[in-house]
Amino acid sequence: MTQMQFPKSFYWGVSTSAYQIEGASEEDGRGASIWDVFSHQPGKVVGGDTGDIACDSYHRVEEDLDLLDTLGVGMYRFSIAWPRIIPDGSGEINRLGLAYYDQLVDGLLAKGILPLCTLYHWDLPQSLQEKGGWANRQTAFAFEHYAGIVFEHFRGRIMHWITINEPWCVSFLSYALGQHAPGLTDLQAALEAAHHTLLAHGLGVKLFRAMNMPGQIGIAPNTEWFEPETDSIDDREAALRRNEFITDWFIAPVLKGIYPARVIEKYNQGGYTVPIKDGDFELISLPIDFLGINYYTGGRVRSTPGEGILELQETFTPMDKTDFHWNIYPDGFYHVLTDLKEKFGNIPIYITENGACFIDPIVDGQVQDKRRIAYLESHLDALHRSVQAGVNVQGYMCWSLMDNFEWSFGYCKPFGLVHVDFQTLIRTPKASFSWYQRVIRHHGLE
Ligand code: GCO
Repeated sequence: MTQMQFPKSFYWGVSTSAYQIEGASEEDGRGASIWDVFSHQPGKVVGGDTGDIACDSYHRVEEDLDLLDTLGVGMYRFSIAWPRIIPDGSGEINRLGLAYYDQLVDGLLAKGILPLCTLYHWDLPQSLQEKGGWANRQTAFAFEHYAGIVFEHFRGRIMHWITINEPWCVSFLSYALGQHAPGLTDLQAALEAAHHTLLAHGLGVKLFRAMNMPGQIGIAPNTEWFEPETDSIDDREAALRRNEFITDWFIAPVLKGIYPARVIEKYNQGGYTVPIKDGDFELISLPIDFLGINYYTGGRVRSTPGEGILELQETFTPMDKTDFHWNIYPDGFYHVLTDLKEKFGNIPIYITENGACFIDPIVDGQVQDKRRIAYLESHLDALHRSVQAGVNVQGYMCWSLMDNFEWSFGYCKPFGLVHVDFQTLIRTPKASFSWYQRVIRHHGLE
């Protein structure tokens, strides 16, 4: 790999989320979330795993802060668990929940690490799910209330905020494909959930400005990149639809105040509608300070009339895969970023997630995760090319600091720079941890 230098002002960091690492699911007044309920249902998570204990970060804050310090990151992306702060979603505030994040945030600041806080990373209070969850418009207003409490409490301490993580997963994966909590298979409900997560985002931004909060706010949508299988017009259209289905569906409303035409047309043809009310787009498209980009994979598609609502099929792509069976496609990362710039202008971008699942054994206290290092190098190379092409990238957060609860795959799909033994909870930095230390120290690859 050739030398590559990022600007000295570039932020290097790592990402985690509350339910995936904290554990302590019933402690200090935390309410139940949809993931507690879902993961305890037989058959929903591989191996019957749950986040009850996870990495036990709730009790190991100091140890995890030391790992971040040793790694040398300038920024740490984590999420706040809504049911720790408001156990029933919209009622009483739980001070002990706030105290946990005080310890984390103050610990980060004491070490000179900037907190990048996600308000919602999928752990909806279960009591809100019982009223329809994200398919209920009121959930967006409950989110606004929760956001206001957290903003005020951390005013001036947290300067970088993300409203919603991966709204595509919150809605389509969870309400139409049934793979994540609450596990529904109802496309109309998914379209409603998708719209309401965007509405929640807009209400959060509006409140942030109204409260004169210092700092910056954005959203972190999923992105993927798909190429057409052939050069035919139909395949090219299918690839555009595939990209709009995941990526543009959430970015176009925020940055342009519209849903992508090709995909909404297919939904409408299928008899599905988006519950847009007057004024929604004004809220959803309020100016944000940065866009968070989560990128892992992509592939190829061909047009397949009659196949599902979108009339396309993903095709076999002879690319190397991670141990999650996702294509390793660094050029897709470059395309996502340059395409965004072309379509939506040069908004500041933080890469809020990028990383890979590889299963490597721990041998004599070491994990030689060479394939993870190769994945990360190739993606940093693509990122660097996009910066050279003028994309306004401000920082890069690797997913993830440590192996953790990988949602419906439980603990069998590790993404960490640090190995976690889920029996003993012992943390062991992998070879990729030392590699990333050097990247951070040298602002890139030497
Ligand atoms: C995501 C999730 C992470 C996952 C990671 C790997 O935002 O998809 O934020 O929680 O663990 O993406 O699948």
